[in-house]
Amino acid sequence: MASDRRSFIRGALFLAAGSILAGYDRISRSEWGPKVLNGAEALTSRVQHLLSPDSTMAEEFPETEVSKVFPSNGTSLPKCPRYQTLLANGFADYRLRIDGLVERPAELTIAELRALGVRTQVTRHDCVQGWSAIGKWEGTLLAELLDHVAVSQHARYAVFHCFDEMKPGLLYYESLDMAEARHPQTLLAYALNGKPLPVANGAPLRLRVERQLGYKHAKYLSRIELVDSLANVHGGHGGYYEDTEGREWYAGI
Ligand SMILES: Nc1nc2c(c(=O)[nH]1)N[C@H]1C(S)=C(S)[C@@H](COP(=O)(O)O)O[C@H]1N2
Ligand SMILES: [Mo]
Repeated sequence: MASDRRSFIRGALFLAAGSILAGYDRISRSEWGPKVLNGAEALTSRVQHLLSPDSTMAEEFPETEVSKVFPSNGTSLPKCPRYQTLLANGFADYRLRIDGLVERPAELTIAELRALGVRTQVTRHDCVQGWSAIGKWEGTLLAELLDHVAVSQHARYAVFHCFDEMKPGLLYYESLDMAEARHPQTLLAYALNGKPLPVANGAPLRLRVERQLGYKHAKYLSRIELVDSLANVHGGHGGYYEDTEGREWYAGI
């Protein structure tokens, strides 16, 4: 009896979620303003979290499934002098900065990140522009870094700042909530298919957030900033494509 009621409630929730998601689709294709999109987006994110609990894992593949070529999309070589100088020196001087709502802001080398723990995963990358590829990623769990710097309990989002300029003065950026940031497949990756991360794929360090679409996987990371709101991050929608093209912030696959 109780379990009947539970499955009925689950069914009803699923149907409600479906119509909300379908509604979101219509809204995002219509000419409604960003305000409507914002509300719908928050709802979509909440519903998706209900449907896919935070423990859901993205599919992992055997190494034999790795794609022969892993394409590059978006920026393939940041032009700014800061990046060019690091590249010229084989990234020996690279440090990832992590600050904002953390107790111990830090600047870490790739070796220091490695010392926090290394994880390997073979996953499929899906880009909204219509291609997919399977790659073997090696990196450090973002969760390990967050523990290392002691994130404040007021932090709600991790914002990823990149080296590459998309428009004059506007560098690529993305963000995750704390559940996604601490997910057991969310990596700061420094190797692809057994080799140091190629420049075209985000060297020396990029994000992997395997349950979401390609544009969430920020390449060329320079800094991670912990914040309590996305309102003051550029356009307020939490990412370059979210702000400039109205793409969804929670880009669940
Ligand atoms: N810094 C930065 N990160 C980025 C992009 C970008 O242009 N700059 N493009 C995004 C998009 S749309 C995709 S599909 C993936 C592409 O990753 P790849 O070049 O390794 O295939 O990176 C994402 N992260
Ligand atoms: Mo993409």
